Amino acid sequence: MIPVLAVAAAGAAAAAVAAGGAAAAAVVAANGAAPPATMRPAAGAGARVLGAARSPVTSVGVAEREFRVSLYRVRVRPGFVKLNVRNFGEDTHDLVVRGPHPFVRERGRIVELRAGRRGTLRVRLRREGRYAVVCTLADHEARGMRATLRVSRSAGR
Ligand SMILES: [Cu+2]
Repeated sequence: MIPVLAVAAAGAAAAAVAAGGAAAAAVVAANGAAPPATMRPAAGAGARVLGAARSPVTSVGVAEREFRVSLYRVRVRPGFVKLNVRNFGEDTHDLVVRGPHPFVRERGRIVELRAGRRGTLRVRLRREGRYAVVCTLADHEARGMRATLRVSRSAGR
């Protein structure tokens, strides 16, 4: 068993080198464990390999009401984020994710969520930074329906 593992590890390392990937990614693939922060490649192909290897989607609960947007989790790792939204208010609300700062680019939108309804919004937030989660109906954002979701590699789970 041990010789087989050693061969597999060497193979993974060779493949990573051949592909021009990061050596740290090969180490992680060989032992199958989460790496310490210092071993994680900062970006590029190695980072994508690691992202695929661990849970690729982070779920975040979102509650909307007049006039607040509440996030059950305010920091996530870069990658796919699934927003489970519920409208606890009496009015209709939408939900838009923009960013990262300065929030110009729209990442996803739930067009309309009537009172009591639930909705799901899947977005891919690859870049670290602050993203705005807002309701864009009428003057709701100005009245407080805005929250900040931080995307960080060091975010806790
Ligand atoms: Cu609203």
